[in-house]
Amino acid sequence: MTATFAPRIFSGIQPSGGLTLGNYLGALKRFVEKQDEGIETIYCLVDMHAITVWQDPEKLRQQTREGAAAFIAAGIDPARSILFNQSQVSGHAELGWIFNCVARMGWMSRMTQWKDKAGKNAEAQSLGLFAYPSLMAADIMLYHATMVPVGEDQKQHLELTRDIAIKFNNDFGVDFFPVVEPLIEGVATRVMSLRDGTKKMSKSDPSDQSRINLTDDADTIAQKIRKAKTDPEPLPGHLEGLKDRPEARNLVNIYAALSGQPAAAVVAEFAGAQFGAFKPKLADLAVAKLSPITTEMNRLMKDPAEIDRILGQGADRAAAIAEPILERTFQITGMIRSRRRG
Ligand code: AQP
Repeated sequence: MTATFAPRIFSGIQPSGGLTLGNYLGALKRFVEKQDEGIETIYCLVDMHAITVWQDPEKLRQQTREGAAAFIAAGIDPARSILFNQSQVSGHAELGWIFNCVARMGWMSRMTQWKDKAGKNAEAQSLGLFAYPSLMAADIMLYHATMVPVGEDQKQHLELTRDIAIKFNNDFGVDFFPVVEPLIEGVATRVMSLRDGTKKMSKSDPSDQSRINLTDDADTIAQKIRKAKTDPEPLPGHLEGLKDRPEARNLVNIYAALSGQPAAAVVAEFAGAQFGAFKPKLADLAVAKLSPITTEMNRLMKDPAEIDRILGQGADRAAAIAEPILERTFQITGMIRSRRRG
């Protein structure tokens, strides 16, 4: 018999730097849409993932609070969604360890994010960076989440989450963990760097010019878009005309995602326009959409104690969902749980 699971969404963002336009369009904006559709939503600042590469402790705390402020400023309501930071719910680490014992080394070494981040220097990377996808599987399965809104770059990790859940169920002869569905939707599932249209926009890119940060002011956003790499051709009238023009396609996709239109409508509107004319329109649109978020983030950041309170309360609610799932997992795997709690 196949168990049925109530629809529940889980997703997270690493506080490994300030959030970018890529995080906003690929993740945050869609997190808000899912919350507003009335689905149960659990969102997490995944600080334990962030430390798979070195983080300055004070900056990590600041970035975690800033990330939480970005969630709230973008429209996450901590009363309707659960919002917390991962390290406050110890079940993530506990289930992560069990999944480390289910996942295979071969699976992990095929992860493209591992290969990209480790580069030619795999020997010098942390064990945590290698095991990152199994902790991510635990983040999701700890809540029996059934859907995960993410950007395109996380697709392979979600396939691995499915493999881990299926292997656990098979190994123990149970139907306990759900097979999760990735939600990779919209025109901005992969926002590219403003300096190189073949590279993902990333908060850890050494060049600040490569990304728009949610903390950038209007002048900085306009300047970054003005300087964004493009080609000398005007915009085409059809999407096929963007083939082999990654930078042009990226700016069109960003415009489409920010304005809520299909990319085809954007090229139809700007057919024949030079980038000199298109970029100021894009900058105006980006400022109009992002500056209310930045202003609200700045307001929220003035009261870090209130942010910590929200994260703590979210962690309590998350732990209450996780606890029975974790207990049952320990039972299934044969661990004795006789300690008195509380
Ligand atoms: N450029 C992007 N386009 C669309 N979606 C993106 N996401 C990240 N970058 C883009 C989505 O944001 C969510 C959170 O990602 P993350 O911060 O946990 O990790 P990441 O994907 O590794 O993001 P970064 O910015 O590149 O972080 P660093 O530099 O620290 O590795 C995910 O849903 C992701 O798909």
